[in-house]
Amino acid sequence: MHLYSTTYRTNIHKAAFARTRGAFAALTATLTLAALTLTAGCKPSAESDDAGLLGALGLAGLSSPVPYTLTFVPRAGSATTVCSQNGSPALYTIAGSAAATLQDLRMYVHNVRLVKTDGSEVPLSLTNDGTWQYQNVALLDFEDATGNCNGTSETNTTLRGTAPRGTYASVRFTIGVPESLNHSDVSAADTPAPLNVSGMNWSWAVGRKFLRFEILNGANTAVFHLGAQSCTGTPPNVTCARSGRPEIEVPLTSSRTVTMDLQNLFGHANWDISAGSASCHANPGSPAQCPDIFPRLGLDWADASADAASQTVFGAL
Ligand SMILES: [Ca+2]
Repeated sequence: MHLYSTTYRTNIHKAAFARTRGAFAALTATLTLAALTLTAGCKPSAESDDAGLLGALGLAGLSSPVPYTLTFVPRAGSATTVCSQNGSPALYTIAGSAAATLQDLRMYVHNVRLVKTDGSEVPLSLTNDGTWQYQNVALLDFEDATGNCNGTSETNTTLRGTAPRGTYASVRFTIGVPESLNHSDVSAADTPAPLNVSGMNWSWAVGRKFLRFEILNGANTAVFHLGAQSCTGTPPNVTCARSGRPEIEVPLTSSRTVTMDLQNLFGHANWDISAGSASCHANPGSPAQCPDIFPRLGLDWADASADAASQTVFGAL
């Protein structure tokens, strides 16, 4: 009885061990599959491709878009540029030029894309907020109407939206407003923010100023207003031969911060305003200092087309 009992128990133990080993093997396979999936999910190229597998494993949430914020910082040298600074650090470092202060700095951006390490893109979908972002167009506003700035007290230095979970090598965006939204009436009651900001209205060219950057030195100003030119049609149905929309790409770091080097933007002898004002309104009929500043944003002055590789103003922090 004792022997039978021992053998019986041994058989029971063997059977239990076999079941446990089978269950363990199944569990191991499941965990291995999950681990492989999660490992693949960490690779930039796999985020959006694994939705089905993640869903089968009950991990569909990992493939859903997540909040994503990108910060912009205008700088002179290594210091952040603000309206209240009084010439130091200099907004530009042209030999012999006197100190200058910020008067205005605002810019529209759209078509924001995050770039994976394999070069493919996913959109950073901007959240409509009724103030700064509308249909994936955003107004960045770095001036707060203090010091020598003469715009509005409100500021906006970030892009806020959602993007697929993933690791991204760089960010691409287009400066300006898309043609389809650019030529509506800025002052119309039904024109949504931020397309209704009067300070960005380009009345004589029928559209928006894509970038408005102004600095002051005593009574002299350096004024750069960028926008589309050589336009035909009747608003809002207007097309422009000179796009004037820079294509920018900068590396992405963990800070998710894009810098603007304002010293570089105006860093040309023809923009020395110590003896008189200088300007560029992107007007091919009256170029003034435009040929000096367009290439710094990656724009070809000859036709106002974009070449992201050549811009030298934007970078990463
Ligand atoms: Ca403002």
